[in-house]
Amino acid sequence: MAQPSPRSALVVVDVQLDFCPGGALAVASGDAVIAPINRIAPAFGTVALTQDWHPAEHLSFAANHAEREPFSTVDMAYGTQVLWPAHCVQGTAGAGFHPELALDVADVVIRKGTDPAIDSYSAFFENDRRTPTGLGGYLRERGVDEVWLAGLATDFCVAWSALDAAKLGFDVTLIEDATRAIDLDGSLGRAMADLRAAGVRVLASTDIPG
Ligand code: VGL
Ligand code: ZN
Repeated sequence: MAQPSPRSALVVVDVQLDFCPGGALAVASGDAVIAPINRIAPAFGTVALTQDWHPAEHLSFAANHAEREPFSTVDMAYGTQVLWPAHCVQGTAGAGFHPELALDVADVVIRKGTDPAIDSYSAFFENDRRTPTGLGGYLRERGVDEVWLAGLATDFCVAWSALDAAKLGFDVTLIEDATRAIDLDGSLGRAMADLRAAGVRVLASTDIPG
């Protein structure tokens, strides 16, 4: 068993309709993360949700580049960017949280990806790896020292969040069965190797008392 301490935070990444089956950037079985998240969330001192929240003209959308297909890449000022199908556009149904996600236990919602010129996978920093979302300061001020991660997608927003949390000095745990991956050209295997190299602990939600 693994018991989150009172100084723990569960960061629930992007459990939004567009990342669930039927959504604009659907992750296979993305909605399977909801039941484990709902069961374990009350065990954490703080619960933070992230919400991918893009303007329609966001430059991570393939449609906003001339003759570019979704899932190809472009070079942006801050590095290589995957071009995605338009997703999680501000105010649309697809940007909403999945209706079965238990929202009542959430202390804070962090919206990310709002600047049209830069993507934001991580809950902590935009993709320049420098511009903070404010979540790190919020957790620090509340005395949090453990960050536990769940949500979508394992190999993008969840992995980048976990790596940044480790960089910020939090003790980091990935709850593997409470995540699902996009797995683009081996991205899941690379992400898991990066997480382990960064000292992120990986366990199952069944290891956590509800
Ligand atoms: C995500 C791609 C684009 C994610 C968000 O939540 O993992 N992936 N925007
Ligand atoms: Zn996005």
